[in-house]
Amino acid sequence: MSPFSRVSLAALAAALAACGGPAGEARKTQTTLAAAAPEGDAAFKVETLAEGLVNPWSLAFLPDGSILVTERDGKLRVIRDGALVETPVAGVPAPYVKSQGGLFDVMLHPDFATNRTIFLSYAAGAPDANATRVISATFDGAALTDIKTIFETATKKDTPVHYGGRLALLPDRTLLITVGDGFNYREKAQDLSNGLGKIARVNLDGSIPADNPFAGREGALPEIFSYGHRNQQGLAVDPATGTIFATEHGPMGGDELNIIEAGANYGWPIATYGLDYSGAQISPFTEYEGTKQPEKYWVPSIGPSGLAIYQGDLFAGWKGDLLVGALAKTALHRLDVENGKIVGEERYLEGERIRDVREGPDGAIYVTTEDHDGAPIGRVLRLTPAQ
Ligand SMILES: [Ca+2]
Repeated sequence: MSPFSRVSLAALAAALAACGGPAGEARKTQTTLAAAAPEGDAAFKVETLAEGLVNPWSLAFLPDGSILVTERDGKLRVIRDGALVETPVAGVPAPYVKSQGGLFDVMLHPDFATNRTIFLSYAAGAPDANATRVISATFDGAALTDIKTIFETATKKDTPVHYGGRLALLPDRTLLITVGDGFNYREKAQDLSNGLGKIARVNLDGSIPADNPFAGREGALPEIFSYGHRNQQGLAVDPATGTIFATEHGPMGGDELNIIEAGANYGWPIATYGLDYSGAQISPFTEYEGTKQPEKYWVPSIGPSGLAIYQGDLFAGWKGDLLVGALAKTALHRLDVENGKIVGEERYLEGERIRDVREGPDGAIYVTTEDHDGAPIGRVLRLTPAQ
């Protein structure tokens, strides 16, 4: 048995706590940080667009002004005319709902205005064999039809955690999909014949682009775009530059913001700034030849979730800045980016467990918030400048 394989249930519980479970340590640190940045929330006027949601995981903005919201327990909801439509969208396939598993991301097809196609990612399968899956479907305003599986992780796992599940569209109209390491299989993040711990790239019909970095390499999965990942919960592409950013949960410490490049190795678990939940060293290396360093890392962990690159004018001076939700150290982070470099970091909405952050077509910032224990108190908030 490799030193990386089976972990105890206690370690798994600790992992979940670090991802935002009801851990005493996270709560304590949160209090300290809240005291350190009392002025943050003054930047925002906060409107609640929807509440009573179960772990609202992601948002997508429709051309008619309504908003799609996923709930991790498997429902796709619509906010229309400023109110949550009571009946969930019909026809959503039932995900595998357990622990971190469930319905994840929602994204519109770039031609949605004419083809009404959306993409959903979710945990699919059974306790002993589940995987991250992506479907396309036609949305008529109330129901999904014409459902097609366009991606499923090549490797099944028997853990209900570390799915990745974020989607992002590249300028060439290919789709990036984050896939986590499944927690018990971290060494597989370095194995190109295995689907875990990767970012995959597929065409919108599910076929594999011929120019993927490992296409044609014997023993490698052709869908792999990058590897050496742990659990990437944020993914965004800068429309101005095409730069791909991803946030990734480290173990105890070592959460990362990475710039993703085709074929690159992001190091996990050879190189990490984090420790195992037992306090033991996972690797003696924080840097390792042939692996890419993060642009930024957080020790202790913040539990980075959804990621957006602000492009609007509503928040003066924020264009190009990165907005990072935080689950464990509950807050919204803004990374101030100047000339491609991170030059500062601010925290807002202290105490809110942020699952996703998006910029709306109106330039406002939209976040989803959730509880630690799956209670239906999740909300969708719209943030505009206080002045
Ligand atoms: Ca890394």
